[in-house]
Amino acid sequence: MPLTCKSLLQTHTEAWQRATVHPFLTGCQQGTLQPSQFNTWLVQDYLFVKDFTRMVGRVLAAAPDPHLDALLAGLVALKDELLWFQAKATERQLDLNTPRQGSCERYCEFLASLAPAPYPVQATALWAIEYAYNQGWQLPGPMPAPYTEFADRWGNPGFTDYVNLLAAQADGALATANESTQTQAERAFLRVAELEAAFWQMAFTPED
Ligand code: HMH
Repeated sequence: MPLTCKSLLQTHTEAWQRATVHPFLTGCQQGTLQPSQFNTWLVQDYLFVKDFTRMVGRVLAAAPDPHLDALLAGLVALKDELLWFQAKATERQLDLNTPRQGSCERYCEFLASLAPAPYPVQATALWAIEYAYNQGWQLPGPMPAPYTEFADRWGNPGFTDYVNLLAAQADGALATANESTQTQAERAFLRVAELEAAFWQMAFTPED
């Protein structure tokens, strides 16, 4: 049986829960998060998304022809997202020229480390990274202002369709992958889960 995105979620429910359910997100939903905590996440996520965009560029370079369209759409969305992060930072008077915190740095190092990985591994990691935010921002339920637009960005139906397409592409690539590649894909999935949990936590421990 080849590995699939669904089987990864079924095998690793607890790791995935830690990646997608966090006091940061419930704090947004309940209005109890400190603005400074939110701002820490906002700046660090902008730094992450810049490197993530470069990773998606590398996934595109490794992808088979039928996968190009979805990945190009993803890159177009990221172009808009980077400008949107800049606008949000300006509104909040945040300095984007800030060093990466440890958890952001480690996540960016992981993204870079995927460069030589076989395409099925890269496709699985890309799906997991996008699905983490798609689920994380949706699970708490409707978010009040000023967080509504943040929840919508990753929770909207168009983004959900995109994530489903990424899962189908990862599954397609995994279907013919050898065992060693499947093992690498599973490790990448677990590493994404771990790095996502640490990324939320960073807002509460600014030194990390
Ligand atoms: C940490 N993971 C993190 N930031 C993001 N913006 C995404 C995933 C989704 O794109």
